[in-house]
Formats: sequence, structure tokens, C-alpha cells
Amino acid sequence: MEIADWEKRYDEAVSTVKEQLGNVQGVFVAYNSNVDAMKHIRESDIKKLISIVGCREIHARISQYPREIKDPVDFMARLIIAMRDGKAAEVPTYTTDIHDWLMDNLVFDSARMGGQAGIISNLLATIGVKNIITYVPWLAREQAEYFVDSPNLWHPVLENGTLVLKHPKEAYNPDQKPKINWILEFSKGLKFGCAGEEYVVPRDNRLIISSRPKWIRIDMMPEMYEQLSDIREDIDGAILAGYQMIKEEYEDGTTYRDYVEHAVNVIERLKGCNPLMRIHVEFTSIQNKVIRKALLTDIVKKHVTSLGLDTVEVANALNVLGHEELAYSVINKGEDSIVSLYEGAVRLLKELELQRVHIHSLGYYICVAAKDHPLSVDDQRQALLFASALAATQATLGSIRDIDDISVGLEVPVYDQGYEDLIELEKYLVRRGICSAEDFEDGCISVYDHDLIIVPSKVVNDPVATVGIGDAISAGAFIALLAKMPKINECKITEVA
Ligand code: 8BR
Ligand code: GLC
Repeated sequence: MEIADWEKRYDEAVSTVKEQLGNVQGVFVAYNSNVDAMKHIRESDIKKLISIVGCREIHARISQYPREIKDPVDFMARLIIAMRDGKAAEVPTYTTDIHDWLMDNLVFDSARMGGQAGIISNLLATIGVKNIITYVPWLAREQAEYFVDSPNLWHPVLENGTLVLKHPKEAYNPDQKPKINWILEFSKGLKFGCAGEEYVVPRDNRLIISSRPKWIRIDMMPEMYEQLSDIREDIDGAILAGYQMIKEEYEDGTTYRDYVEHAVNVIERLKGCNPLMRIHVEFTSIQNKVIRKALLTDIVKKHVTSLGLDTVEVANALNVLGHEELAYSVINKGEDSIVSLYEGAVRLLKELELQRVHIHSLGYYICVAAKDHPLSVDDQRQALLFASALAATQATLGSIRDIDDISVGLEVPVYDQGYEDLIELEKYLVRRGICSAEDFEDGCISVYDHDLIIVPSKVVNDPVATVGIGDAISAGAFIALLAKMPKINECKITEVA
């Protein structure tokens, strides 16, 4: 299909999905909301920081690849790695020292809603999905202020032991402190030098310094958990994220196993007697490999239906599942990386017993779906196109105020390079006899034990920010699928039987 034909498909998909959004009863979204302190790194900023911290120290620390930020040298090492590779990363810090140091030496440009669950809740409420029930275990007053003033946005609270829904601004805990992350955005083409090396940033991206105060728990109060079934009737699915915050061990003697068990219980409680309840997990950069693996094998596998990830996250996931070679070829920039990405997606679909895996990359999205997925491949393709238009809107405007803003994203052209990358995948699939060039044209390919849906995406030249675009992509596609899903009340069927 020519790019012009893809543009037509985009128009059709967006107008169809817009009409269908009203079919969604509601969505439960948990766990991570935080405040993002945004800083766009300019040439003068990076030069200043390098001169404060010192090139020699930074250079030595880069080779150690710190997985936690303990001091400014760790910070600078990870910043330079992210800028050198143009790759997104999120690195935790367990003290407030770095926050203070950044406040003294950098100062942020603006603050906005952060955290996958927070960003997705605001987005879905803004585009008019009926009931968005967002849940943040650490809802501070300052955090609540970042939720949009929308009448369809709710947060569960306990009043005299009973679960009631209130707007997040009326549901906060006055004793809770906010969690503030630093988002260091950098643009393609920025040049700088350190310890004799010259760097040019290859693409727009960001580094996240994620604060992990002691009180952070991915959890739910038992009384609230007990009454979760009361909201089940109001929702068609759930989007869950934030598991990267689980720690291996806690000071009170609990371990990650306790929180993994609670996380699974929440999912099962949300499903209740409805095994068809759609549960999407948005993956992210998880430095700790034990937690990364536990999330995939103990929470996602068997309990979750849909998984969203970017390319680096695919490599990270494959790595802990024991597919090091495939992981390596996903991130190396060779022509075959798109093929490896597809093979990786299939591995994840199978090994984690999922219904769909949605990978977003700069320029194209790949989705693989199980054969028994209730929706057609055309529906799945429309969901991806809708997601791409939504993401382009967010990249252009910074945030979306209304579903009609999506016309801004529709105006953004399909990315040539992404279209070219898809041709590489086509050559491979045709060579292997997996499909014909004609089958590939439409972006929907039926392979013997799964379906493959691929679309070239829309890429904004000069995005306001890159943080949160992945969330818009995954949430956009998932909500479009929910809107198209046949409504079968499994609980009622079970009762009758
Ligand atoms: P994560 O936040 O999960 O890393 O996802 C970021 C996604 O944003 C990428 O996969 C890419 O598809 C998308 N993206 C980026 Br980065 N820059 C973009 C741009 N300028 N326009 C549209 N999408 C973009
Ligand atoms: C992670 C980060 C958060 C950021 C979000 C964007 O959740 O912790 O700061 O806003 O990713 O996707």
C-alpha cells in the first residue's frame, strides 16, 4: 500500500473509532502517578553539568553502567549514555540528594502529570471515555492537582469502611507526600564532548530519574481490595502499570513476592467471574532484573491479556526470559532488527500466554495477536492507526484537551523511514514463504498460529516532549479495541448456567 493509501486508512480508522468510543463502559487504571519535573537539555546545560561533575569521573562511571543513581556522577553517566544512544531509560534513586542537586544545578522548565497510570487516566478522561477509575496508592494533595477536571474521572476512597468513588481532587490523603520524577528531554542533533569523545544525539528521547521514596508501595488496602468487585460492573477492562517500583526487599521484612501476590490478587478480583475482562499491562524500563522477570512470569503470564512495550523494553524482556541473542539483535541497529522485533513479539505472546503484544517503535507499530482474539485483524489495525494519530496529537500539542484535537495528529504525515522499515519485514516474510507481498500490503497477515498487524506511524518533527507518548499509543490502541469488543456479560451467563 502506498503512503497515500495509508493516510486514507488513517482517516477511516480515526472517524470509526471516535464514533465507537462511547461503547466503552469504563476502565480501571492503576498504579503509578507522580509529578514529572520536565527539563529540556540544551547544549549549554550539558556543558555546564559536565564541567561541574568532571569528564574523567563521568567517563569511568559510564563503563560501570549504574542501575541506580546514588550521586551526580551516576546521574551524568546515565544521561550521557541516554543521549549518546538516543534511547529512553528510567533509573531509580532512593534518596532526595539528587533532586536537591538538580534543583541547585539545573532547575526544571515545567511540571506536569507523570507516571503511566496518571498520564493514561487523564488522557482517557479527556477523550471522553465514560468511567475512568484511577487508583494511586500514594495520592497526595499536590499529586491530585495534576488530574484533569473531568466529571468522568474517579478515585476509590473508603468512607466508614465503604468504597465510594470521588474525583481525585476530593480523594487525596492529606498526610501523603508527592513523588517527583525528573524528566531530562534531549533533541536529535545536539552535540557535546566529554573526555575526548564527541557525541551527537541520534534522536529525540529522554532519561527519567525516578524517585523511589521508602513509602512507595504497589499495593491496595485490604478493605478496598475486598470491595473491588463493586466497581466491576462499571468497567470493560483495566490498564495496569508501575510494577517497576516493586523492590526485592523491604525494611519491614516483606519481599517482592508479597507484592507480586497482591498484584495478581487485584487482577483476579477485577476479573471476577469474567475471564474475558481485558487486562493491559504497560511495560517500562526496569533496571532490576529480578523484578523485571517476576513481573513477566508471575504477574503478566496467565493473568494479563495484553502487553505494551517499546523496542528497548522488548529487548529487556527477552533478555530476562533467556533469549539473549534475540534481545541483542532487537537493539542492534541492523536491517534485521525489525525482523527480530517481530520474532520477539511472537515469543512474548506465546511464552507469556497473552492475547496480544503491541510494540511501538519510532515509525511503526507491530502487534501480534492470538488466533482466538475476538476481534478481526481489520479492527486491530484500526486500533493501531487510531493510537498513532492520538500519539502524534500528543507529540504536537504536549497534551490533548479534547478528542477533536486528534485532527491535529491526523495532519502529521506517515513517517517515510517507518514505511521503509516495514519493507524490510515484508522481504523477510515473503522470502520465508510466510506471506505474499499482496498479503503484506494491508498490514494484516495471518500466520499459522498468530496474526500480525503492522502499521507505519505518524512521527512529529519537533515534538513538545517524548515522555508519555508510549502511554498514549498503548492506551489509545487498547481503548479502541475495548470500544470494538462485543459486550458479553460473562457473569450473567455463569449465573444462568
Ligand atoms: P515509550 O515512552 O514507551 O518509550 O514510547 C515512546 C514512543 O513514542 C516510541 O515508541 C515512538 O513510537 C513514539 N515517539 C517518539 Br520517542 N517520538 C515521537 C514523535 N516525534 N512523534 C510521534 N511518536 C513519537
Ligand atoms: C514512568 C515514569 C514517569 C513518566 C512515565 C511516562 O512511569 O516513572 O515519570 O511520566 O514513565 O511514561
